[in-house]
Amino acid sequence: MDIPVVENVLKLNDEIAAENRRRLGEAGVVCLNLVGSPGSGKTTLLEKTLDSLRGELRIGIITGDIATTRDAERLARFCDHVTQINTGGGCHLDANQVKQGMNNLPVEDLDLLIIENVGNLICPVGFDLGQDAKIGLFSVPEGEDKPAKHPRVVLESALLLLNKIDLLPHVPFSMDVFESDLRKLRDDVPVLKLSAVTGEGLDAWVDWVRQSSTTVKRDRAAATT
Ligand SMILES: Nc1nc2c(ncn2[C@@H]2O[C@H](COP(=O)(O)OP(=O)(O)O)[C@@H](O)[C@H]2O)c(=O)[nH]1
Ligand SMILES: [Mg+2]
Ligand SMILES: [Zn+2]
Repeated sequence: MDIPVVENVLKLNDEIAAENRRRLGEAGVVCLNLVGSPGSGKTTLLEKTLDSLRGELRIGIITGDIATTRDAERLARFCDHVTQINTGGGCHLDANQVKQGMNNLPVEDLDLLIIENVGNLICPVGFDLGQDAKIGLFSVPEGEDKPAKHPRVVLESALLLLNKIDLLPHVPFSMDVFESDLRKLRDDVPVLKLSAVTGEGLDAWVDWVRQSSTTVKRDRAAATT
């Protein structure tokens, strides 16, 4: 029977994710899991984020890709602690891969770990990696229908981003449909619109990252008292 096997895989994943979460919590590291389509701008956004927070937060990056180390090479220009996971065809990161990635990073010396998941809006959402928050990234040229077509990203993210707003004058994209579809699913999730290329809206995102570091640590402290 297939179904129990799938359940066991997810159960094992969740156990390792819990271990990752415990290790990160003990080390005082906040962990964000960035999920978005291929080409939505995840690596570009992280390049800009690392550049903005350089010298302020000690950041480590785990970047997942099917093949190549190109994203890691791009990000290593802005950060000393980057590790690439090649999934060898796998379309998402799992907790065990993140655990291996963490073993290649000086976790105890970090404030923040950002995971760039494999470009895919489907199964990355279903695999807990031990993160404190998932961030769903959409982008203008993908079209306004993506929140409605990928509701789980909307339902499970602590923050949603709409990247490439510099392209709004150039591609058909109904902001009304994007926003109303999204709000039908969730009326409480913050949505930030930005362009990782022009830098518009980037400050609000960087502030959110700063803020979430503080909030997660405060919540953890409250949970242990
Ligand atoms: N116009 C525009 N292009 C962008 C933006 N962000 C990323 N890109 C471009 O989109 C392509 C894919 O970006 P990348 O960061 O590699 O996406 P990833 O596959 O999600 O990591 C690259 O050519 C980027 O230069 C943006 O805000 N505006
Ligand atoms: Mg990338
Ligand atoms: Zn997958």
